[in-house]
Amino acid sequence: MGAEQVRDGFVELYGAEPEGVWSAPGRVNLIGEHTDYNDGFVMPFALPHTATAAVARREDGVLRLHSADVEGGVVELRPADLTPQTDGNWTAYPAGVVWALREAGHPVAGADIHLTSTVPSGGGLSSSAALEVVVALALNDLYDLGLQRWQLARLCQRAENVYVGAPTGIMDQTASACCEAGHALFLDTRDLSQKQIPFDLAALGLRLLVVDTQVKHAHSNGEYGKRRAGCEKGAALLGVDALRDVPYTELDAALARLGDEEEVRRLVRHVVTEDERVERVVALLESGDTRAIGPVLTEGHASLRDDFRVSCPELDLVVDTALASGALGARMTGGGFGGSAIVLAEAADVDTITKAVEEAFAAAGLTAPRVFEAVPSAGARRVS
Ligand code: GAF
Repeated sequence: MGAEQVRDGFVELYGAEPEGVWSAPGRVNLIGEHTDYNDGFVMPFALPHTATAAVARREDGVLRLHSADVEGGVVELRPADLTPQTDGNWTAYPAGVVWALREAGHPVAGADIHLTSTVPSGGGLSSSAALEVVVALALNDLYDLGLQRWQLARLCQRAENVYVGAPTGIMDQTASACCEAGHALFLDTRDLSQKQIPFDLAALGLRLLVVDTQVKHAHSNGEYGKRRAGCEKGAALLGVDALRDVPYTELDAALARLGDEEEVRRLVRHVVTEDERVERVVALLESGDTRAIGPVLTEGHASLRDDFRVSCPELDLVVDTALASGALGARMTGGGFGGSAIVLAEAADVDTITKAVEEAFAAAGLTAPRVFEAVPSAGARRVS
């Protein structure tokens, strides 16, 4: 849905023009999974799929929310009464942002918001972060709050952690707020320092496919939190602030010190090797050796499957089938337990790989996956 349609939808609902229309994208993470809550490295890029919101301020202490994608009418709330973890619906994301802004002392009195999203929900492509960031950016502009992109990302993370109640890291919100078209974002999640890495696959005759397995994931269901707690336990046992502080060159010694903590050892091994993989991918891209990142992506998948244990049979099927059909590399992307995988391939092999994955799903009696090409796109912006 384009900006004009969202604007028209707002006028129809609220009987007045919005003050503007904003959009914020979903993301794919190229490499660096489950590293963000360990103060480590990530490398996402923005998808062309976005959440789009038409917004107008209200000064009367009322927040009205409406989504074109969800059954039901306008939801009316009072910003002053918002209370964390009392809302299990989609409205918790935009309301959580209003809550986080107000809690940080920003004078957001109220708003009328009408939104829609093309980011597949539950696909591991950051549909929630897109919703949060589009609302944060709109309110930042309209209330002239002067917050920078990374500050908006932090507030959106707080909305998700505290208001929604999902213990996620900072990657998705930063990706949605800060990515640039034609680039992947090399992000140090400890201090949020960033580097835009040119990532124009089409110019090299390459493609990156997203395969949404249609297996729905949910981060608040406990498994994500368990991995996070396990990583924190590992850091505590090793006497470091975060697993980011365990040098790759000292990994074996660190693992030996974990004694019979087998599960913690697997988590630590994933996080420390994954940070090293991000740095390797950055070095390869910067030296122009883009095809060579394929095997590094595949190594990352094996680590998430065997050590971190967040893959699932459908994601493994995508990866195995794509590799057997000529892909340069493949891995699950995002939190896991379902959602999407990415496949790096020569442009000429895309049809063969897509067909092979579709046939493998059909042969296994699974719901057909949704396959599309991911083009690194722009981050959040005002569109009208
Ligand atoms: C989810 C979370 F929201 C991110 O913060 C990150 O931890 C990711 O899973 C795993 O890398 O998308």
